[in-house]
Amino acid sequence: MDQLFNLDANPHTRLNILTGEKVLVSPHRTKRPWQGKIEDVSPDNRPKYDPKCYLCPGNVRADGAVNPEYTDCFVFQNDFAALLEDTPLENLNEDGLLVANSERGLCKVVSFSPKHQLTLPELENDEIVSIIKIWQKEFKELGQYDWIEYIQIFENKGEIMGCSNPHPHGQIWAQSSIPEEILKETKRQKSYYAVHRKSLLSAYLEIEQKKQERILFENDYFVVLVPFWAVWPYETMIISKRHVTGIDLFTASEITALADALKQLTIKYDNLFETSFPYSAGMHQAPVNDLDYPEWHWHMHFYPPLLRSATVKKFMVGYEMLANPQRDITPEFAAARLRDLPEIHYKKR
Ligand code: H2U
Ligand code: ZN
Repeated sequence: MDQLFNLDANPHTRLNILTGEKVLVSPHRTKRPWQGKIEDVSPDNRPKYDPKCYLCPGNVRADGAVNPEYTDCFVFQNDFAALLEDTPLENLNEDGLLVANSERGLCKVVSFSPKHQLTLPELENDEIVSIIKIWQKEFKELGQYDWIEYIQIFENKGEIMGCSNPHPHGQIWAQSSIPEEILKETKRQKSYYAVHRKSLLSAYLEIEQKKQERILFENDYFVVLVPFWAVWPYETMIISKRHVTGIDLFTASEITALADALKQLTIKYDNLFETSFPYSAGMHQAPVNDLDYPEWHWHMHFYPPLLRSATVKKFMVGYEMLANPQRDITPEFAAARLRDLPEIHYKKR
């Protein structure tokens, strides 16, 4: 038997350098037969305007508010916000056994475009630029509240991800404490920065650029790759080449380049299974109003659930719920597949 440890063939764990967590990779197992659940694909033939959609211009939302006849992006306070501004500040701690802390926050919904039928990959570059500028503006404005410590900008796309409406939109949740994923990533980035005086992701980008095994593409300001430690089959990250702590610091050139990266990545995703590709995606950046975070390096995560086709998704169950996330196809295989896909959206071919 070949005794050399081989990332393409032997079961192994990989370290997520941002969180300190591990993923189990089982590359020998990709031929496993599938007789499990097949998802329904939602039909992708939506009208440009849907009179029943709560995001379309001029329509009435669930709580009775009326959307303006907007022509670009449109932001509103979430009518069913998970976090509320006027929450009383109180903590509960009974012998360290029953512990609860009140959480204040603000939640917003961002409609990406008045056009009901389009999603990110089908929007024009300048329309995506407008979305990024809205994110930037919201980030700066929400950061002005002295009680807000973290601002999460994200998009939940597709019915399979529990997205409530196909109209292209994202959300922003701003809150009074730092959430778990951000605490983990802060800790890891801080300790790397303390030793190396360089951001963890700058060093990571250098090694990925040298190896060229997991990079899908790059432009002047951003690299798009499947991280070495990816858990979801086609998980990716967009990482800024410049070490900046947050979206507020992007220049006009960086905004254009980010729009380009977002469009290209989501086109590849749609092309993979020739379907409107579902995912949860969002950016991670430094907390606000608290301490200095020189170690923080802006990036975006894309977590798509699909595994094998538009209808077969990966389940995070069993061993994964009880012990550790696990994957079969390697991140290198996923990156090669995505890299080789056309740059033109399948609907336009
Ligand atoms: P998704 O991104 O997961 O689809 O969630 C959409 C949000 O839109 C959801 O948080 C809000 C819901 O509370 N919403 C409104 O604010 N007003 C409405 O009229 C319907 C939905
Ligand atoms: Zn709509």
